[in-house]
Amino acid sequence: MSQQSMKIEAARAALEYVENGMRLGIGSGSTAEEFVKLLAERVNAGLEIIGVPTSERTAKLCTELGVPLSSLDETPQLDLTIDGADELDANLSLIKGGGGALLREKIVAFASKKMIVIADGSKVVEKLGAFPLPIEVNIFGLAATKQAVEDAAGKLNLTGAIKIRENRDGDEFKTDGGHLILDASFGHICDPEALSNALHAIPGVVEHGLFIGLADVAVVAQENGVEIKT
Ligand code: ABF
Repeated sequence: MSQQSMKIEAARAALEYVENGMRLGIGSGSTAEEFVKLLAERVNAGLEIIGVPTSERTAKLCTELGVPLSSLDETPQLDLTIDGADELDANLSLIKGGGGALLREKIVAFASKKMIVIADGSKVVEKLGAFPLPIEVNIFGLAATKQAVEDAAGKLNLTGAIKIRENRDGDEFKTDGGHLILDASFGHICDPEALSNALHAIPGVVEHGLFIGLADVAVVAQENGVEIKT
């Protein structure tokens, strides 16, 4: 099975958790986009849900395909969020933000009673950190914030390049919220919670891509079928 087919199978299996009347957080990224396409088919066949998108890109796709949307201001409590991930471990701790939508993804997941992660098997890891950790930062004081991130990580024996994310044109990548992203290649993160706390203590850090204690279920598509992890 191709990676693309696995993404579709994970999305299809997650759709089983969606019930009529749900207020649904809708993730970002290519796996989440497969979910949106399948969700739209169900909506067009009569399923009634209201979605809250985690990015402008997801909002656009939902609108194009006829998935009704609300905002978190109009609908502050959600029943379920379904979203992708860059990495997930056995505790269902995640690295997210490779697509740059981590802040809205975390706000939406936090506002949800339940979060389901959808992924192909390549995202499952023993320890988080092979994927560079995205850290969303305010533009103001960028150099000082980058230095503070390096120092905080160093205290946890985490070293490695920290790069300011650029888009294809070589300009600084800006998130939907107008912030920048630092991609931190720390390697294996032995204590994600300690790193999370250390990063949250830095004023210029808006949010980071470690999602700890947010995911309730992972729907992972492997070559030989879909596995449900709780
Ligand atoms: C979002 O999309 C992100 O948090 C994560 O960075 C990315 C995963 O993308 P894909 O499904 O394309 O691998 O879920």
